[in-house]
This record gives sequence, C-alpha cells and structure tokens, in this order.
Amino acid sequence: MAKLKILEFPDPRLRIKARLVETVDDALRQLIDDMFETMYDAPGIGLAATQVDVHRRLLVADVSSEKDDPWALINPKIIEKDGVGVTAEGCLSVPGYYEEVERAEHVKVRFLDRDGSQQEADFDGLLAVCVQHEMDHLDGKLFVDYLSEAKRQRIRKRLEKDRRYKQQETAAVL
Ligand code: GNR
Ligand code: NI
Repeated sequence: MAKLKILEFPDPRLRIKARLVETVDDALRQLIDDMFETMYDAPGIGLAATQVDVHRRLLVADVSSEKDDPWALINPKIIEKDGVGVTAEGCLSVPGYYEEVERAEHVKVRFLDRDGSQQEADFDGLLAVCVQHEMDHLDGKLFVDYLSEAKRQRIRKRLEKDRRYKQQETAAVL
C-alpha cells in the first residue's frame, strides 16, 4: 500500500481528460487500494485518479461514517439522472474551500467493478454528489468551475500564495 500525492488547483494536470481503462488487472487493483488509502488518510469521501496524476477513468468513494462502504468505479457512465439539489462541496485538490454546487439528486451509473464485471448502481444523497464530483475530475473539471470567475480567481490566487509560502518553508530547512 502507498499513499499518493494529490495534485492541487491550479495544477494544469487536473485539466487532463482521463482515458478509458482497457484492462482491469492486478496493477489497476493496486492503484485502487492506494487511492483508498490516500482518500481515507486525507481524509476525504472520494478521489478520482486524475487527482493522483493518473489519467484513467477510475474513481473511489466512501461516504459512510464507519468507512465501511467503499466503492470503486471503473469507466463510470451516468445512464439516468433526476432531481436537482444544492450541496456545499469541498475538494482535496482545492483545500480549505467549500462552496454550493447544484447537481442531480439521483444518478444511475454503469461501471466496471474491481473484478472487471459490468455493474449498475443507483446513487443518491451525498454519494450521488460525490460520484458526480469525481466524474467531473475525470473530464478535467473542478467544482470551482461552477463558481463565478471572480470567486475562482480569488481561490486560485490564495492557493498559489499558500504554495509559495510552503515552498519557502521547505527551502529554509534544506
Ligand atoms: O472529501 C470530499 N468531500 C466532498 C464534500 C462534498 C462534495 C464532494 C466532496 S468530494 C471531496 C474529495 C475530493 O476532492 N474528491 O475529488
Ligand atoms: Ni475533488
């Protein structure tokens, strides 16, 4: 198991559109395990492969409080959606910010599981929000894209400033 490094906005690699997974093999299952470890450690309720600089259509999620409801979706595709709801979203790639985003309330998703079998599942509540948030990542989209340009720029400037400060700190101890 290994903890992976999470890319942060405005890293241009977060804008890469992920490609379909062609084979579900042990290497992919290892990546899934590493993504779960990274997500639980963060802690977060979801993680897309894009966020760990792997540009394949793969996401993990677990919105349970006991951390006992892990979902790994490979090549996810929304085949039905209905309702709309607004949720305050956060993102491990945009640390420290929570903003309201409108999304479908219920989604039916077709995907491959970690054995490579095709499955369909219905999601609602926070898990539906999370799955849509993660699928956006796979298309290079972030929740800040739903905000005003002014708000997005403010968040970007703040995160760039934080990053420069962290780099200085690291340089000082070397
Ligand atoms: O940990 C996370 N929390 C969260 C809260 C509301 C809506 C979406 C999310 S996903 C986020 C983890 C993350 O960045 N996944 O890409
Ligand atoms: Ni995110």
